[in-house]
Amino acid sequence: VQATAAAMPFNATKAAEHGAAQGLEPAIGQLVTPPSRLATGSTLSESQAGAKVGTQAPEGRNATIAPLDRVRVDSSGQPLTTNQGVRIADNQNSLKAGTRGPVLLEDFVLRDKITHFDHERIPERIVHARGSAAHGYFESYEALDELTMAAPFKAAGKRTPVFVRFSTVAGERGSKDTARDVRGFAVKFYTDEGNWDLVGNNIPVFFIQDAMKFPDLVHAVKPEPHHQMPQAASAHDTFWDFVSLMPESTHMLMWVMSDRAIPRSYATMQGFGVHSYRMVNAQGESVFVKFHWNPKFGTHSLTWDEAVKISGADPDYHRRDLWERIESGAFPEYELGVQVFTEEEAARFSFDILDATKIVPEELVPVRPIGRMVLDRNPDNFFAETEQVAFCTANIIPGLDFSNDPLLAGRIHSYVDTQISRLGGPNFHEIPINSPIAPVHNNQRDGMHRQAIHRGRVAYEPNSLAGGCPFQAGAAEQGFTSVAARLRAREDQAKVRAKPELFAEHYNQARLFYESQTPAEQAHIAAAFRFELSKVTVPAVRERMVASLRNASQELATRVAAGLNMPLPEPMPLAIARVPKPEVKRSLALSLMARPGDGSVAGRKVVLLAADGVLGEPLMAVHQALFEQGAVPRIAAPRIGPVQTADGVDLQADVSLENEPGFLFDGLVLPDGEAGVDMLGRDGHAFEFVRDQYRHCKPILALGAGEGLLRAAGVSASLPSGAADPGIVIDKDADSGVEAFISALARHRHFERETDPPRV
Ligand code: HDE
Repeated sequence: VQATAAAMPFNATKAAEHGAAQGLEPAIGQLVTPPSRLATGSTLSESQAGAKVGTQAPEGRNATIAPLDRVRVDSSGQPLTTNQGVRIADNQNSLKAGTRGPVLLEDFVLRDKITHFDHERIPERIVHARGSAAHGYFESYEALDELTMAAPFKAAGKRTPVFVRFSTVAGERGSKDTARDVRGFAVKFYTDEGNWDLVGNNIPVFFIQDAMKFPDLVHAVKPEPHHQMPQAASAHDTFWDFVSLMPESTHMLMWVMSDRAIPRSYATMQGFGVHSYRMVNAQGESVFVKFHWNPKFGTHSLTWDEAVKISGADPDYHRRDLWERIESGAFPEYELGVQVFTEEEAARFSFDILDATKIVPEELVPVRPIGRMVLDRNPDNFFAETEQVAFCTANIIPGLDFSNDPLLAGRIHSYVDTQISRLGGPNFHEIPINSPIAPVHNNQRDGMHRQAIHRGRVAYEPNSLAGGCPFQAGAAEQGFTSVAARLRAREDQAKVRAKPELFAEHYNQARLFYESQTPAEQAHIAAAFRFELSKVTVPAVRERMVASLRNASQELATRVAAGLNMPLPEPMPLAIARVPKPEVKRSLALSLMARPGDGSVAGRKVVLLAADGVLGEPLMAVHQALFEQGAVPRIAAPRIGPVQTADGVDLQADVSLENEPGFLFDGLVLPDGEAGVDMLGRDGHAFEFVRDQYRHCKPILALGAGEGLLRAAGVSASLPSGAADPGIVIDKDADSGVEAFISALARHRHFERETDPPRV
């Protein structure tokens, strides 16, 4: 390898890029397409693709692979060099005047290394700093010509590559994944007509109606400025002070206090575009749309106690889950749906479709499925891709357009603006993960870190010296044209700082959300308000919040007040004189239980307890059955490594009781074998496994003697009602329980056992 490397120039593609070696030199005025997967064994691209992690998808299937190839670096078989390509002979010692003498200023090897290191960090995102991302593709179900001419929807089966970043909002870059928070759900479509970014959240509404309030909201929720606490949490005075003074946030608060704000995984949460957008067809006709992403694996969440514990044991819980699902082939998948409605229909709704604190209930406008998205490839490098990706609501393509939502307008400005400082100048669209697959030609020039080398002397338009190029595209060439939307009333044409009247209605949909939940979900919302407000130290803030909640739900307000040991305050006065009558009073689609998913257990993690003296055979049979169903079984014992089974079966513990606590798993299996069960019964960790699984309403399978561990941990196999707990499967003969356990696992949680306070 050394010999070959020495014979080759360091950057073997360099010549090809200039065209000298490959005859790729572009003629003046000709379109330049980036060389894809150069046949010339490149050192800049992977020389050993198979050895690299994160390439689950077959090469070439995802069209972003080839353009990124140009900048991939694989150092296998390569000598160490400085940034100037000079080979380094000693990477251990700085250059000194004698072994004990001073380090010399001329040591360019040391300075090259340290200087770069000193500048490795870039500012984190002002919000959504903590995130994880993956590559994949979007596939359209059908041609949507009647609705839109947007490139991804041009034909049935058409695939468009995507890069998706999920995030929390309030926490810093290194903060825990399982904070109670909104999750970002940002999708970049690399379409053949330019990049389209659908920058959404896992909750379909927002706290505020106007971008003017965004900095206030973010200042209120971030750690308090005097002592910089708490990290990644809304349970503190300034957040609740602000939202209790902003009744428009009540609907969003219902969602954020629900289990939606503690998803089990990125693969088991919905995504929403939030704002009303427009779809435009080739005739220039437009309709309003709301975008929905629905996960194939169903909507599943954590319980609060579980989320708190996970944040200590594995702050990377969601990042790890996303990575492992993709590496193992249990690809996260989401169906894209749109709610389509006309301007005339919108005018008749009891709410304003420009108000981002309102949904359009699915009973009013059904969701039409239009395609699916599969995430099948992990990034090669976190910084280059996940950290440097820049999403922007302004990135839309012909066939799509904005609505007049004032929150959206602020976003169209904000994203590029913040990225100019975060990514160090105006040329971040050239960073490989951000650059479109569609060719880019304009007269913008120069700026920090410019990569493109523009040819010729013309950088203006109109021009004759370059034959008028690059030229404006007419409708036939898919030039972007904004919808000539009409302003409705005459008074709308005056400049005002004001809101439409319906924006003053704050509670109808907060009530709709609460009343559409199952009893268990309602109990979780009440408990979340109780927890968060109990962390508020100023009693007046708690009172104001409960006073506001009374307008949404008398029942919820009463529960929260009782939970805070306070009398029920008077309801907050309403901002609207005549409250419009809502069209829908209950929407089953708003409950997480409405989407159990495909019924599979793919990607669910199950822990099988073991210790010396357990029976290996029944445990391995369960292991095998789980594995065949796509679940991820793990054997946990007091120590990692070999377990001495009573029946001589070879058993290896993947994890130990201390390094992967029980609450990290979706299900628990207790082993058979008296001696082994005895040993586990003397280990407090094993009881924690049983109690946490029980408290978090997860399924437990007890094989034979393993049932003793349930009793010893104080866990009952019957519900508070006296009926048998369907989430606890007792398999006395250790041979028949696995099927019942797998279907209990597919149900995810067994809330019928839940009590407040918990029994165990
Ligand atoms: Fe964002 N938001 N946002 N936001 N947002 C950012 O852009 C902003 C809002 C969302 O994975 C920032 O590059 C304003 C709603 C996601 O990189 C910033 C307003 C929704 C992400 C910004 C909103 C979102 C961001 C910070 C109110 C759901 C992460 C860094 C007018 C529909 C994208 C950056 C990623 C990130 C501004 C409200 C979603 C500061 C001004 C509503 C998923 O530009």
